[in-house]
Amino acid sequence: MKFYNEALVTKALFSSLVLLQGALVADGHYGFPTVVVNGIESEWWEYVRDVGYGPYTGQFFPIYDWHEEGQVCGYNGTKTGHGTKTLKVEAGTNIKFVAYSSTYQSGDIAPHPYYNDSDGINHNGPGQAYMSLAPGALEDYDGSGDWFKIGSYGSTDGQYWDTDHDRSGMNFTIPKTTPPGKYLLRVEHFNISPYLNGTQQFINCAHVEVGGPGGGTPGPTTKFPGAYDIRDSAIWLPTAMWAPYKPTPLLKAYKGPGPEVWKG
Ligand SMILES: *[C@@H]1O[C@H](CO)[C@@H](O)[C@H](O)[C@H]1NC(C)=O
Ligand SMILES: *[C@@H]1O[C@H](CO)[C@@H](O)[C@H](O)[C@H]1NC(C)=O
Ligand SMILES: *[C@@H]1O[C@H](CO)[C@@H](O)[C@H](O)[C@H]1NC(C)=O
Ligand SMILES: *[C@@H]1O[C@H](CO)[C@@H](O)[C@H](O)[C@H]1NC(C)=O
Ligand SMILES: [Cu+2]
Repeated sequence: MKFYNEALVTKALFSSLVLLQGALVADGHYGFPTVVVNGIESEWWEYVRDVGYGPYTGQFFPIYDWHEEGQVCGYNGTKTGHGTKTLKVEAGTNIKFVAYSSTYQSGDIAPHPYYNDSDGINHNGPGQAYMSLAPGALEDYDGSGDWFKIGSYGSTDGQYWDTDHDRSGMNFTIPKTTPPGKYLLRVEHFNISPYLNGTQQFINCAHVEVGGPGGGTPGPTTKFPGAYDIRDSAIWLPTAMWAPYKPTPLLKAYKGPGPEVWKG
């Protein structure tokens, strides 16, 4: 079975719930190597920082630790800025991160067109996006500064996660009054677990140069790694079951971890 490669999960979570969850999804892991703006999709790793393998063998393997460097921009993502172009966008622009999947294969995932049958956000859970202004050259920026949140996907209907309805990715609008400058734009999606420290994190960062009038003061801010308390129920959902989720009031009230969304 596929899960046997998800060592850290199966280690602690060898249960029928995990097996049931696996039966609901096509493939295990995913990343966000491209962005779409105004209907045009980038190349893989054109505006998104390329990522490595961390302690695992493959590029889309999840991050399990809530305090490691990979939590900033994915494995090696604090260091791969020099291979990444910067996308120019006006404040107010909508940017979609497209989710591509891998099985549990090792190595780099070969760039390919979006396959509706196998690509997409292949696990169930919430997602968010953050931005952080580069203090100097964006290519050199390691993401150690302040991050503000620009969007959050939870469960609008209290039954399913919003990303269960459209697995092709997540889109976010850069707030209209965002101060002009060069930013890391960070996306995260969780394969949320009912077990403490069992959640998988899928994280990538794009390079964007924001134009426009500015005028806003982004906040509140947080830092990565380490933005989330491991006991925050928003990252392990202790009492929820798998889809359709119960109890639904809990899921409907779900609020992503970290600071409030800054609306600009
Ligand atoms: C990631 O970074 C480490 C340490 O700098 C390096 O050894 C490794 O080759 C890099 N690449 C991948 C694919 O992990
Ligand atoms: C959570 O899991 C990660 C990965 O197995 C481990 O490195 C970390 O120490 C764990 N944290 C806690 C608080 O158990
Ligand atoms: C893509 O796949 C999803 C899930 O299997 C399906 O609901 C949807 O209709 C498909 N869309 C297209 C354009 O084939
Ligand atoms: C953003 O995603 C939502 C939810 O999937 C979708 O309804 C909306 O059409 C998307 N907007 C854009 C501009 O892609
Ligand atoms: Cu997975």
